Amino acid sequence: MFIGLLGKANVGKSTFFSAATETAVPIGNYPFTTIEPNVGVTYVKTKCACKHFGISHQNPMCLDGVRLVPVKIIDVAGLVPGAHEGKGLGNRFLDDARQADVLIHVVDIAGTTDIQGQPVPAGTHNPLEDVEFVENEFNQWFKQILMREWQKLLKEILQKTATLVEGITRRFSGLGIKDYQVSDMLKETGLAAKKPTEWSEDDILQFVTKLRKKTKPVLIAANKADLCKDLSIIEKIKKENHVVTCSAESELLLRKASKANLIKYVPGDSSFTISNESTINPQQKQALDLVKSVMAKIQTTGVQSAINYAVFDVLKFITVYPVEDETKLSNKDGVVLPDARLLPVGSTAKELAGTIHADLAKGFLHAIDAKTKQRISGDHILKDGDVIKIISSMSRG
Ligand SMILES: Nc1nc2c(ncn2[C@@H]2O[C@H](COP(=O)(O)OP(=O)(O)OP(=O)(O)O)[C@@H](O)[C@H]2O)c(=O)[nH]1
Ligand SMILES: [Mg+2]
Repeated sequence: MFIGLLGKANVGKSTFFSAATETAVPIGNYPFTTIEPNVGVTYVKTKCACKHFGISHQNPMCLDGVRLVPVKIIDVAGLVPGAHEGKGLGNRFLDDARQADVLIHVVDIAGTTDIQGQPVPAGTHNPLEDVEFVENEFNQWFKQILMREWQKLLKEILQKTATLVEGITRRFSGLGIKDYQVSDMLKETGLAAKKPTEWSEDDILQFVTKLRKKTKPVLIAANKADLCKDLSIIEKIKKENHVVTCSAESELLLRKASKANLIKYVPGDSSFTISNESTINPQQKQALDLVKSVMAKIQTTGVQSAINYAVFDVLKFITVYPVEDETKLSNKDGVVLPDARLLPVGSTAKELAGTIHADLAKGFLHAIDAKTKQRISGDHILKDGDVIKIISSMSRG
């Protein structure tokens, strides 16, 4: 499970990353602050299975029944129009995000940066242009991957050393794209029936655009909402995209203040409380008051919602809890609900075993659903919140 941050230069990707991972990275109000990618860990928030059983347990990942599940996140350099032709830093760095399962496209919704990412007065740039060009650059990146090997691919098909599906899948294997996805898309676009030698450049673009949308879904984080004078623009973007309203800078401030014990704040909440009024200086009070007014405008800062939305709504992942003792809901050491795993919807009990250890899946005999105490088979489809014990003839490791 891997989230990639994508977007124009200077829109707040690194601010979002820094807030989400609570790590300090360079942030600056000019384009191309980030060149080398930042990789870190953030958390999705979900209801812990302990709630179902009505138990309480000591686990730093469970806060009063709210479970935190780690997710890898990567922040890369920004894009400008023509990146695929080498403008700005080019689009090679998209390679850094190639393994992402889902992308959060950070947009400067307040229009405080021009198309090149240079600061401009709020509201003077139309963010819809950014949504469009970034999507186009993303598609062009896919197109180039296929185009640069197209003649070679045609030769392989001619010499029967590869089928069209095999040839395309190989070019996209670095992006984690599977042969069934390529095959489905060839059928969906009708291109399965057209000889590859007769594909036009437009056919290739149409094919990769659809393949990209399917395999690298995008959620838009409408960032800098605190500076946005007219949030109705978000409704326009919502017509064709998943969108979460966001103020990464507010979230960053809240996380820092919370770490310094100045406030009590749970990421994703719509409010915070000041721990001790007498310990904060007037400057800190002013900054916190500003964040309070932002929250009154957009409810939550949107950073946690965007991460949750990307994983649970866009990707439709579920959370499953593997245990070694289904009566105590624990591992061998007695730790209750020690592990939570994010799996694609439709995952089976055997696939869960495979995520723990290949040997557990190899020797898979059956599993036990700790909620119903029933025995389930390897092809049993898991549900969100399931607590599962795997019985295998081979132990892990
Ligand atoms: N008001 C406001 N400013 C923000 C917000 N998020 C980021 N910024 C500011 O926007 C500027 C750019 O932030 P970065 O996080 O460096 O942007 P980036 O997209 O990583 O930029 P590059 O790495 O250069 O592509 C900084 O001055 C941030 O403080 C926000 O939600 N609200
Ligand atoms: Mg950056």
